[in-house]
Amino acid sequence: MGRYEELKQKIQMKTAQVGIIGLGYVGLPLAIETLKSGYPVTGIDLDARKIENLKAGISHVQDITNETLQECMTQGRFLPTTDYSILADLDAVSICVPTPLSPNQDPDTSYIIHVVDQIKTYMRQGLLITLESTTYPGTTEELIQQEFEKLGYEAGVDFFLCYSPERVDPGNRSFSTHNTPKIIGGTTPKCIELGTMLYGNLVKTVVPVSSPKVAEMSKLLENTFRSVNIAFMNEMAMMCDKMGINVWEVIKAASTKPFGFMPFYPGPGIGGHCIPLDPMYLSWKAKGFRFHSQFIEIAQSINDNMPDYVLNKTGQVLNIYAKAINSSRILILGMAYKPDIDDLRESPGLEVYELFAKNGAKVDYFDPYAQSFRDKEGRVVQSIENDPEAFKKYDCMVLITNHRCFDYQALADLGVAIIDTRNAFDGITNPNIYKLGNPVAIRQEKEVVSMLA
Ligand code: SAJ
Repeated sequence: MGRYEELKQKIQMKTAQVGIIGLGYVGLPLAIETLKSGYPVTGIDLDARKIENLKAGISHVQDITNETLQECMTQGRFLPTTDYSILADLDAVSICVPTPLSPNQDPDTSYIIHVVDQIKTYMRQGLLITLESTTYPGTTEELIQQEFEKLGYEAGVDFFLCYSPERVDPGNRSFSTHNTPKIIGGTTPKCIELGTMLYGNLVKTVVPVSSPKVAEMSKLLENTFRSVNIAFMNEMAMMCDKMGINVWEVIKAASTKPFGFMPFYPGPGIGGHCIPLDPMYLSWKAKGFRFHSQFIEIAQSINDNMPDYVLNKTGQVLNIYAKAINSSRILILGMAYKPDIDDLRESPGLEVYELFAKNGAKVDYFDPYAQSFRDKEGRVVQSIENDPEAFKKYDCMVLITNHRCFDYQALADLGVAIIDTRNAFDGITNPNIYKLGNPVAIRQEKEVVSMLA
């Protein structure tokens, strides 16, 4: 029996030994789905502490509960390990490692390269390798297929190679790894067939495409689409501010169009591990073909400028109360990059914090999810406690992340000037609320004086 037939049978019989390399917010949910579908799973991660916690039934991923993990551990079919040599016993591996940006905004594929080196060292012929990490078109071919061909392995014969972009949305209560359609592209028809067969047992819907490049590009299209549209809404917010129009009302009205429109919203900038980074992978690769994506560059410029816009808007509002940013006490409400999660990666709130501090404000933050972070000097900054009486002492509050747990009416009733960058105070008419993209209502002198009294 050839390698293809042997692996096909193991996948069909669910006796294939499946490995997940990288047990973060993508890899751990994928490992759990793989276990639930009946395969024995080896989870490989560099972080020994994570592995020890997993063995003890402690999850480090928000969307995987300790109970779910403990259930998997008791079944004895999940083996978390730091030992790559186990690859020699595996029939299939999915690579779910980070693909960050380097300091000069170029792709950092070092995590992928490290894993590929480990697989080259320990792999058994006939292995099905699926890369899931978000990356530029050509990565699977250049960093994996060509590397194994140098060793004399032929894709589709001696090993099988696919790319299947992760579509995990941390905190999303509607869409999980299981019910989010999964695109998968293989290097050869047999690769596509085996990859589709395995993933077809893990997730509800598999979407086979003709090559890894198509799959790699589809993921970057998805996220660049978001970055560009968010940037457009940020530009609309600045335009509406100049024109004295309420951009939030404009978007709400435009959203009543049942076709041909999709709402995005202005904000203080974009954060997270995907949207700020993925378009940079695409524009970097395109430049190698002497193609400069103007949309990606302009979107990045607009989105990156939003923290400065928030600084400017805050200065305008403090000015109404005859105050300046310098020496004012400013409280940032919400620091996570999006609501109801604790993830601070690339959060625009971090940049807003630095800008306020650099301009002489005494700045604090309150976020019930994200308890602390290190500022640019490396100092640990802790969230303050949820103490409305303490909030009253600030000259203004800046709502950066619209967590659902905030009591917006109670915050508005504190009477402190609030710069709302998310329209979180929608429907609340307190005069001390100032919205991003809304004209700053210069209030009558007497009214401001009464507010200050
Ligand atoms: N943002 C805006 N305005 C918007 C939407 C988002 O300012 O209209 C900001 C958010 O506040 C955040 C950043 O952009 O700071 C990114 O937000 P996001 O909603 O895109 O959330 P992410 O970064 O978690 O993106 C993930 C992506 N998932 C994957 O890459 C697998 C993305 O493809 C999903 O569409 C997105 O989740 C989602 O739908 O929530």
